Amino acid sequence: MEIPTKSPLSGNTLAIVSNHFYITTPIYYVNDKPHLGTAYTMVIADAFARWHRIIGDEVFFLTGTDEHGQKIATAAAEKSLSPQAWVDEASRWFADAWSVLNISNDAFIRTTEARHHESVRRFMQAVYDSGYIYKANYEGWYCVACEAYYLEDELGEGRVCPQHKKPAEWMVEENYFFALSKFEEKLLKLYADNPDSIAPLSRYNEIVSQLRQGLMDISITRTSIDWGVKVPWDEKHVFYVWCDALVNYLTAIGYATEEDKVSVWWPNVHHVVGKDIIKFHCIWWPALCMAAGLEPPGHILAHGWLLVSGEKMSKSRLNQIEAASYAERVGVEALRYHFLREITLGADADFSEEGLTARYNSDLANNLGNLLSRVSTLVASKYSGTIPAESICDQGCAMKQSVVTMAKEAVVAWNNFSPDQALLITWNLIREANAFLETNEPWKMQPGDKLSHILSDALEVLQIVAVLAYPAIPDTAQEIWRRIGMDTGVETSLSDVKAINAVFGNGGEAIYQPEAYGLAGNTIIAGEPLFPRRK
Ligand code: ME8
Repeated sequence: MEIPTKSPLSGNTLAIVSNHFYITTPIYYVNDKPHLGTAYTMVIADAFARWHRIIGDEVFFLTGTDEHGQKIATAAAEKSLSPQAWVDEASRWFADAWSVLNISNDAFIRTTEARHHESVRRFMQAVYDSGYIYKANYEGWYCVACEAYYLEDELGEGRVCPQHKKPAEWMVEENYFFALSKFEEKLLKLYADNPDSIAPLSRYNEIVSQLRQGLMDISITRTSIDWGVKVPWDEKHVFYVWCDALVNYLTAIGYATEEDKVSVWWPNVHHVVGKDIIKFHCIWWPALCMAAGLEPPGHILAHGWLLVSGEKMSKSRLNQIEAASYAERVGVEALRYHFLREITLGADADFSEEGLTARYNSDLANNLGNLLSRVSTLVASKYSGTIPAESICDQGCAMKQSVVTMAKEAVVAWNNFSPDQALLITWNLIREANAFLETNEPWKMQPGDKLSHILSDALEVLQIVAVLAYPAIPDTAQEIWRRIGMDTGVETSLSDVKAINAVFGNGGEAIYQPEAYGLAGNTIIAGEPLFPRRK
């Protein structure tokens, strides 16, 4: 596979050739309100979607809800509601929570939509027609919360599910099976040829080692429930919820409705998932795609778990923190920033409000807040609020060199799906700019070449920071953009390659051409502190 050629910002080691960027999250079971764990997935995917929009890619960002299966039918019955009435209500909780978290998804799919039923039936019929599906009896231990069978030795004492700590049930069913075992070699070859297709490397290794241990065929239909998509060749059966759910990624790009659109987005997709569901995404899903005559998905990004005192936060435990009301209380931007800056993608992380507040105070209130307020105050007091034209840059200006280097490193980090690194570097840039002001003490200077030069440098840093921080804290980035007198949207202002080139530079020089920025002559807008300090 090839390195992309499109963007001067490249540095991307991934095999994404086109400038179409398709990113997905898991679709969530609607058995309870979204908690911070699911919000974490959403914020990661949102940041990447926003980054790719800002560098000019055409983005399709998909999320949604997984509304079939035993678990949902049981949740509805407990509330004395029909499954449909229940999912209509519960699905809205997710859409509403994501809007509170400022998630910029382009589409929200629900598996109960007619187009999705059509898509699953068509997809699975293709798998059936290619001879990979057969009928047999299935007996085994089944965890309803996982919607998955377990081997006896995978269960804990009392035959409890290792994930949900609830007893598994013995199930006997006549099922259709998918011949997953026939895909062992194909999948091993796929991953040998595409080592970047699963990130991080630890998950890649885990999947390869599972493949080497051998695959068993999987049961893909149920007769015990009817809340699902009917099997087209035998309508007594409904599809097992995972086969139904995975196909959402194709439904949303027109698999059953606008087939010519599918190849625009497929297979260059980025599936952001929690590490709990990589088997389904890295083994089942590519095998099913191949069996249906499609390319397997291009990239699976597995993040770790959000923990509370060392335990996974989850719907089936009492440790969950409801996402939307919590975000409203601690601040959406603070929460988004904390998730992305604090947690290395792939690692588990204990979530605590003390950690969030500490980051908020040091990074947002102090570093970023200080830089903006210092620069704004200086422009207001020394130049009556109008940004002065920049004088010619002296050779060897230390801050300018490091700005170029750091901005490029942050770009590479975003391109390489490393938000914590991108933000670490961006905040180093902010620290550097604050230190630069402290060293030069512009507040003691009179207007003139030196002062205008220093202020222009600091303003340029703010402008670059607005772009680099935008995926994490979009509203704040836009507010900085506005306060330095830009009347465009921070997101759209960079969406052509020429503009990106001008800001981040190819050789580094273009970064300081004032006309590329259009800052000189802008009026600085005064305002409240971006992030008041917290106790
Ligand atoms: O698995 N930390 O849905 P689900 C981090 N419907 N992420 C967490 C988390 C935690 N503590 N808890 C949940 C399903 N998540 C299926 C998916 S996709 C075709 C079908 C996130 O509601 C994480 O992304 O159980 C995990 O993979 C997902 O929620 C599981 O959500």
